[in-house]
Amino acid sequence: MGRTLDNAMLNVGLKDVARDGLSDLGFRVEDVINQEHDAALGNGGLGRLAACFLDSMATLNYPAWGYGLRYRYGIFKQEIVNGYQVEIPDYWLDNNPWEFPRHEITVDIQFYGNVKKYQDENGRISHSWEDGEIVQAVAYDVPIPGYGTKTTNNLRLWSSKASSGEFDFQKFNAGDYESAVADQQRAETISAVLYPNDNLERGKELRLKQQYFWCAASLFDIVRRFKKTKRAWGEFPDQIAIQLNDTHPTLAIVELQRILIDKEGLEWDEAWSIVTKTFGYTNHTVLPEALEKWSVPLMQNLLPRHLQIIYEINLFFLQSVEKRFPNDRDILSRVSIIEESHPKMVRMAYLAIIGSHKVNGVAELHSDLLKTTLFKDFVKIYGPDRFTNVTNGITPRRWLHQANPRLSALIAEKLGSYDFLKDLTLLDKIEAFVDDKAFREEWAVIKRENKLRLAKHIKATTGFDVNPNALFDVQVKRIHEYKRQQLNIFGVIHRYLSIKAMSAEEKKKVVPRVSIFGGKAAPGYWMAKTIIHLINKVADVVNKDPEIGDLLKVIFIADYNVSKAEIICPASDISEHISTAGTEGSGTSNMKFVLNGGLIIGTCDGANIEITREIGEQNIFLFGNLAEDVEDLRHRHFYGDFKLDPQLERVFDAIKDNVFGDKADFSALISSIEEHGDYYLVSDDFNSYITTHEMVDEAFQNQEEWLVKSIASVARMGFFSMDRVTNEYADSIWNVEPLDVKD
Ligand code: Z57
Repeated sequence: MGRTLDNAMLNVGLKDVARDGLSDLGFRVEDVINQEHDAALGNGGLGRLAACFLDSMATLNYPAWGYGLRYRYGIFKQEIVNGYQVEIPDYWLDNNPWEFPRHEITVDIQFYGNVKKYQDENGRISHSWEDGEIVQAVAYDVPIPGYGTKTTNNLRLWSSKASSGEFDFQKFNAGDYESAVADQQRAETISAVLYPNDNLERGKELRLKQQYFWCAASLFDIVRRFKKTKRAWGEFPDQIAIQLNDTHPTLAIVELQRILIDKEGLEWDEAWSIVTKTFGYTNHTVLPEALEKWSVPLMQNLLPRHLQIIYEINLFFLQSVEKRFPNDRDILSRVSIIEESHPKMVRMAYLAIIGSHKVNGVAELHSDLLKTTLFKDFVKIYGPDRFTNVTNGITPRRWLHQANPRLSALIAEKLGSYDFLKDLTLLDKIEAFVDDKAFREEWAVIKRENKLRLAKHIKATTGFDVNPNALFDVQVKRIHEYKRQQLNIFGVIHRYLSIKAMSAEEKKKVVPRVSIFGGKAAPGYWMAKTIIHLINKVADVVNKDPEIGDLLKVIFIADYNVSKAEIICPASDISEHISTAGTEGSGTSNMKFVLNGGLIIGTCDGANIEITREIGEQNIFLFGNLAEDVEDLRHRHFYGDFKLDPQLERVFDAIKDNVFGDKADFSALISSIEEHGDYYLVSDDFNSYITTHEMVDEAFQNQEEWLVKSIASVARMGFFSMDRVTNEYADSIWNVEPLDVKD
């Protein structure tokens, strides 16, 4: 979520009041804002997208709730020590004024135990999940104010606590103090810490516990509220829509089915029809290592009744598939929820598809890839209508108005109001001013001030001076091989070596650059950590090289998070969105940078493609191989039909000459490309990448043209408002309309 204060003041329209009041007390509102700790309850784009949803749903007056876990420790704080990432626990709950504990709202959550089968006088069979251990979920509510509306929605976060049942007291009274305390600690462990992987699943039991704890508490809450209305169960899907943000809450499907059949006594078919009408599933990635699979033995032990229900869902599903495709023997094993491996695994994405009425991807290319690759069989089974696309967006309140107040004010001055913050398509009216020299100058001044602000931050945190007139080239996002920060840093090394080889005369023509990196590596992701190490080593060498001076600086900004993004996005000239084609679901920082007047260099991947369509190809620097060619290229690498790009070879030679410290530190990075198939196609795209960067340099030298591109791009970004996204989900998936809210 990032910080709340500034956003809340802007949304409820009290920032000026607060500024005046604080000033009377001798404080500056900015200083107060900067005291707040980020709420860092997610890893990357997935969590921040949910935060944008909340802002947008409240702003548009949708009656919506968010559900999540109240982690005691959010994503770790990153420090860089001798060029290496060091992780520090992020304890953020001291003095958090934004949560309201609801100690009276608790739900008992069960784990382990076993299933008993009963038969009544009429021969009717029922199941009951018994024994096991109980953990309590306690609700903490976080208000989500909409912008320019009276609506404030609720984000309910669950905290785990030992249940104060008789059991514990018995232990306690029997003098078993130690084990009573241990029980308590085990219970509290469930919401203790966020797993710090983005786009990677590791199948740990505690993670499954977190997922079930979250789903069971949230569903109990939803069902309790529905039951108060005394409506018939058949009306449940008319009253309630539940959107699964990736597969992490897929157990909610199983839990609702369990409640309906085991607790409420509905027949299987009636219950299942309610379930599938209620859920929608959003897929955010095609990366195989990110797709959740839970081991059957693990689930059998932790959630025995749920596993039974999953088998039952699978049985009915496979029976229907068999009926439809009697001559296709392989399809059953391909689409089965259970993978017949050792151990057997539950494929959560398949369960999510089967239990939902709509499945969507997050950008056009991504949604197309889902239909033609990952979920191909399911398109055959359910038809194409179950699968759809809703391209991601961002909230303009935080990502324009809050992060870049001066640009927002300039736009408001030209358009006559701040209405564009509620209807971002109104931005198109600023295109009429591109030829207005004074306007362009004001636009340039704002970018410069934003760059100065970032330069100050860089000086304060790294000690390096950067020239605000240089081209600021930014790549900030989670560190991952598929996002290819290695391509970027190899490109930087190429630039460094090229400048070193220049005559004094040639150097005069070089466009000064600051290459800025930021992002966290998952603590166990060794290759990602190696990339961070290389970036920092290159920075050490380049920034101190007297032959280079201001022509090139390399900066790694430690601890990239939402509040840093709010400083960085408005300060970029060009940002990098350079994933191997077909690997990035959407990307959302690409939108944040363009909305703040930065240009981008990117591959034909994720939402870059639709950004190009909206802003025009003359306003974006695209490069690299296309998604459709990736498979073939990988194949060629595999069969040795591959020649390392010669410019990249020169970069590798420098690394191997220990120019950036001990070459052994980076050997894995090089061998993954030279010897192990270059899975992310760094070498294949290298030439295209560096020549495109030469075009960036050239374009930057014509500042007037650059400004035209910048202004035209911002003017055409209306499509990427989160409000468009929310309305699309509301219309095509949730079937819900906004409520009238009286001012
Ligand atoms: C995550 O941050 C995303 C997808 C995942 O499956 C997981 Br796990 C974490 C990201 C995608 O990588 C981005 O491309 C996308 O923009 C974002 O989710 C929001 O859809």
